[in-house]
Amino acid sequence: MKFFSEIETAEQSDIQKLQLERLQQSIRHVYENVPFYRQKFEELNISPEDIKSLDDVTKLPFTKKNHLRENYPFGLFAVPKEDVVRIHGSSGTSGKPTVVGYTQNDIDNWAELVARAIYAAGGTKGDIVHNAYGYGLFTGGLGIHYGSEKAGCPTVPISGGNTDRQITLIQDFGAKVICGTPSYILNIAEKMEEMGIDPSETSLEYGIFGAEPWSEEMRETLQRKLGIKAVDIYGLSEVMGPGVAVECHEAQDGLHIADDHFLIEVINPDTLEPVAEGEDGELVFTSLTKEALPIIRYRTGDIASITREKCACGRTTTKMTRVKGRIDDMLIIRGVNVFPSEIEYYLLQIDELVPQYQIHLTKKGSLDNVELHVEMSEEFYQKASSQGNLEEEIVSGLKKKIQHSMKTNCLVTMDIHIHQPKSLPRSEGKAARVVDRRKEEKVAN
Ligand code: DLL
Repeated sequence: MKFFSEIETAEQSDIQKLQLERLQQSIRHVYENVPFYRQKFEELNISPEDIKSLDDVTKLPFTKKNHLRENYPFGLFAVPKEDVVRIHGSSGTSGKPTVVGYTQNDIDNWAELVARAIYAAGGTKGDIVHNAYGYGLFTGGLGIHYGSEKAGCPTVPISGGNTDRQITLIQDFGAKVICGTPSYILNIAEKMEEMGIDPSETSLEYGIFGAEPWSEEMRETLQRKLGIKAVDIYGLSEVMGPGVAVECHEAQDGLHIADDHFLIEVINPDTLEPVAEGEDGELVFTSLTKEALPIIRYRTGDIASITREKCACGRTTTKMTRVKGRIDDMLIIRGVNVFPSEIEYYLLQIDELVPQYQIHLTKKGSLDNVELHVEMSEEFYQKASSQGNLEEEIVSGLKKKIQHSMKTNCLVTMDIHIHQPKSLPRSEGKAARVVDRRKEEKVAN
């Protein structure tokens, strides 16, 4: 079986009909059960009857992360606590976590979407799934877990960390599908190499990677090292978790959005107006089936574009490009806008480096300063250090090469710091690529 669900290949017009029915139902649900939304609707002088077409969604108010925080913990729940069977949350970096809840139907729908994702990635019933997403409040571990079981896959709930053990179990159990953040999976591959195991020789065939921005170059690196096909999976706890959208292994060209459960909009984050199809903007989702925490026009902060062209795999769903970055991750360095994933893209083209990096932002006087910390490959290190007193010159040549690439491609001059092999911190979940020290320094001054 190629598709997990028939709806994935349904006519767009049928999907839109279903979307409208579900949208109207969801709007009634929040209006009747969530005081926050009822008040917002009343302020805008709209009622559920005003939603007559999908385009009418633009009449509705936006929801933002701080609305969840302000209603901490359960203020936006639309069902009594007895009907909630699961709670997740995201800690963020400051303040209170955002809390999300699921009814049994919500969990079943979520599992269905993740099962679709496993099929889209190339997996099928009976394939062993090695799930290295973290289990806990984070939606990655349990979200993939239930979907993998629903797809009929023996599921290894290994979670993140304890990398040596992960490697032993991949080898002993013969997993075919591996799931985790791209940065952690790279960490596993590197560890295999260190142990003298060729990562491309394992039983793994497919990877389902997401939860953090990653580049096309990173995909190529992971595919080459592990001898697999890797697809991108997108999701966020406020909207559901992993499975909101996933790529197919056939095209590997954009992520299929689960249109029957979410209505997508792409807006200009400054004007809040819709942008044209194919144009980058902020992704905004309205849930169509969620019971415990229905969400209206959630501003994700994620930047991507969408297309409604039919995909080579046969799915008819709306597709989004990979997430370029988050609005708040966009670095504005001396007036130039750069996403960390663009820096990654160009860095990974430099053969002398491994795909590990950190971007440190500091202030030099009143100007923003970027330090790019990168790591040389073992081979380059060996070669350079065997050259005796030429070593310094060789490393400084590499520094110039990186600086030139960043200046030409990202239009920013960066201070390059080249580190020895295996010296930058490795991730076990979402990688911390950007360390912004600009504010701390302001406070300290
Ligand atoms: O990261 C859910 C998830 C788990 C997705 C496992 C995929 C796999 P949160 O912790 O709430 O949920 O973080 C959501 O992570 O708004 C994006 O900024 C980012 N993100 C998620 N998937 C991708 C992706 C999970 N494929 C936030 N590419 C989102 C880029 C991603 N960024």
